[in-house]
Amino acid sequence: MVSIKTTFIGYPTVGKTTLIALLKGKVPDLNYEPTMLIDFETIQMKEHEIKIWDIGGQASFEPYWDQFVENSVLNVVVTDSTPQNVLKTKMIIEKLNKVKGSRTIAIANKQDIDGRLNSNRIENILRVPTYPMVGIDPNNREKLYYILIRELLIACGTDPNELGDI
Ligand SMILES: Nc1nc2c(ncn2[C@@H]2O[C@H](COP(=O)(O)OP(=O)(O)OP(=O)(O)O)[C@@H](O)[C@H]2O)c(=O)[nH]1
Ligand SMILES: [Mg+2]
Repeated sequence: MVSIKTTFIGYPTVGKTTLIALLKGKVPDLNYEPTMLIDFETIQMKEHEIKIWDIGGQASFEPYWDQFVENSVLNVVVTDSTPQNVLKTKMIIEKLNKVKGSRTIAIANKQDIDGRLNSNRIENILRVPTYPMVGIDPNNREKLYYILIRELLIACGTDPNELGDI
């Protein structure tokens, strides 16, 4: 079995834990429970195990982020799509861009809230592939799953057109 490390990283309340719960097919939790330091989840994909690191976003955990992203194949950076959060999130992406050997994408979450930027604008700011999302909508599970698988294939140097085999 091959284990592939993926991190979900971003500031507090942007929806990282919600998105991981969505991937696992769980009912979305509308109450905010901060992730204390880090949590782990796994997803099976054929002979591969995707090991997801759910990194706590609070300021007190930020000193550990560099360590947590070590040896990650894919970094999923989550923003809540507000202009203020997108600009802050760009700093995370700039740091991750300096880490060799991993791929970084962004999820423009909370596309249901007033004052959100659309994902094209966010992509122009963050300059990494950016996908719009509403993490509390269970109908988005498959969409998020395919984003993850496609991006993992790219990160591993495999042609994403092989998606048909999954
Ligand atoms: N309106 C809306 N709320 C969302 C969405 N995704 C998540 N939330 C809510 O946002 C809150 C925070 O979500 P979490 O997933 O716990 O946030 P987090 O990024 O894991 O936060 P930390 O663990 O502190 O880093 C919860 O109340 C969720 O229900 C979304 O797409 N739209
Ligand atoms: Mg969390």
